Amino acid sequence: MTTMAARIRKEPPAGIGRALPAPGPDGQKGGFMGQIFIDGSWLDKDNAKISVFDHGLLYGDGIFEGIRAYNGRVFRLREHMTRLWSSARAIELALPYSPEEMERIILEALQRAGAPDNYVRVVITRGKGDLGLDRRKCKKPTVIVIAEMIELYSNSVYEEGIRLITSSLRRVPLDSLPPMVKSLNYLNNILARSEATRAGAQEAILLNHQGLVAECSGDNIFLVREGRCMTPPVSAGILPGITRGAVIEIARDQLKLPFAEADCTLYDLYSAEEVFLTGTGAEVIGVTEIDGRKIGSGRTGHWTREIQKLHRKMTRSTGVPFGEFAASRI
Ligand code: PXG
Repeated sequence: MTTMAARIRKEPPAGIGRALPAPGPDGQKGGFMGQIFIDGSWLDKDNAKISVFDHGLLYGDGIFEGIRAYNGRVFRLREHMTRLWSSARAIELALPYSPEEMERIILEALQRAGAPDNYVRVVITRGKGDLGLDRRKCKKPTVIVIAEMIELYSNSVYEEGIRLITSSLRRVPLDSLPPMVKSLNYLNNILARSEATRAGAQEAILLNHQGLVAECSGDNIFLVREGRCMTPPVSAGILPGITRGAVIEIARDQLKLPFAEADCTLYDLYSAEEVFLTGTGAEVIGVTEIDGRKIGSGRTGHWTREIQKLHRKMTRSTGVPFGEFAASRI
């Protein structure tokens, strides 16, 4: 344990009102060591369990968010909460906490985890029901918050870029489960990603049912063509990425790059000078090959590098502080 982490853990973090259970022995229900929140209890990894009757497990009935913290600050926390509440409304899931309470739980999970750079997964399921589809049997949503680092791309990937393939699977259409909902149904994305893996590529492009570019299995996609930066609009059937939003601000407002949210075809991608992906996990990552074709120079492009730099600066210097990290480091 680092000195910093030890300091953070010495005192119990500030309570979050009714969500915080009474203190108990370390690592057990009600203890202070756990960094995993389940329905009001703080648990460690070994004890963090939910029911096999939970409809999140049985049917993928639920929603989630993936959030990053850098230098003791949570990046775009309010935007993540806004998207979470939009997803909840879209699937008629009444969340048992307010956005402010949810934010406090997230900050506490990060404080408990004790690392200034971290990842938070928020999962809200329909809750415990029976083996049938009827959601009326699920009386109370299950709320899970996990603070734990995810595996990230290696540094060399940011220099060298990644390879993509176009998946044979289409993005779920807007008139089915709206792709704007960050739901627990990721099988379409997972199957697309495994096509990429089989082909020796790192990510898969999903087209929509019109044959237009939607997004990748876990990232949004951008291109720079004839000096113009473009990304598919939300109406193409994509997740409105938080990183996508930040990168649009960087390209349009900071770099003054001509920018448009516009329908993109594979032709646009193949003939682009630069293609890059955005996501909370991937951040901003250059694409150097699509379907075996070289993109641009075959290296991470000029504008992609500029956007990477400014995104790095933005993520490391803004956000909601937690613990003592932000005060001591910035
Ligand atoms: N599209 C989809 C389908 C996603 O799942 C993004 C775009 C980017 O959104 P943000 O808000 O992160 O900029 C995502 C992100 C992973 C992983 O391990 C990625 C996501 C979720 C879980 C894991 O790469 N989603």
